Amino acid sequence: MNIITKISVILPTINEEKGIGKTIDSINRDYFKKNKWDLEIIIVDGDSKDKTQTIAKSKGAKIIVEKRKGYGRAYKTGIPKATGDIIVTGDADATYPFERIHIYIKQLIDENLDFITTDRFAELGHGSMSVKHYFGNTILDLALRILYFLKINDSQSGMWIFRKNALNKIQPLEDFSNGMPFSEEIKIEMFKAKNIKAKEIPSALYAREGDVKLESFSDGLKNLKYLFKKRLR
Ligand SMILES: Nc1nc2c(ncn2[C@@H]2O[C@H](COP(=O)(O)OP(=O)(O)O)[C@@H](O)[C@H]2O)c(=O)[nH]1
Ligand SMILES: [Mg+2]
Repeated sequence: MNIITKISVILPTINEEKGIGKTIDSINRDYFKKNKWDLEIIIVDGDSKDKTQTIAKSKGAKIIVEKRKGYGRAYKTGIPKATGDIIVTGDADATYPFERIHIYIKQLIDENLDFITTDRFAELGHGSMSVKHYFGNTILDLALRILYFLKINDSQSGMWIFRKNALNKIQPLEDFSNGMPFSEEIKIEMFKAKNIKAKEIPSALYAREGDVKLESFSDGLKNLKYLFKKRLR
């Protein structure tokens, strides 16, 4: 018997009117119903000036407004408000395969895992990652290997599937980065914790809808510095 029934999907958003609808619509709600999984969708919105909030609301999502800047800040505010036993994350720009999350959730349950991160490099869609991004990712993945002895193919993937109670076994959420390093930091914390079963699984990345919100070069560099700083802490 499957005792876990509530899933929270959390999406950070800032002016994602082009991608938010497609992202939410791609979730296989029929599968959720069939399995009696409750679905809660939350957007943590950085006060978008476009139709992001209206579209999300029309598709049944809860809106949390977080005006403080940052990708990590959005998750730090949104995650504690999620009521599900299992949390699924990802960008709201239609790049992540939300149509597969039911498969990933089932794998988490069947294999009794606590944390799954998805490897986008397994299936890179046409135009989904620029050469610059690809190169930056490779450096960050290497830094993770050297500094933390962690073999993760895709340290920057933003799609994770995890049990909310795993958060009790790692550093407090408020200690995480407010920026882009949040993504690799949650992997470091989950993979390094002794009593957490974490796994990286093959996934996919599609080309983006709407404009990118992060500065790839300066954010990448900040990210690398953060990895060193955290290691020396
Ligand atoms: N709430 C909030 N969301 C953000 C912020 N910065 C980025 N996002 C969202 O976080 C996700 C990742 O940003 P994105 O531009 O796709 O970065 P990339 O995938 O690394 O190129 C997207 O869904 C953005 O809308 C922010 O400061 N606040
Ligand atoms: Mg993105």
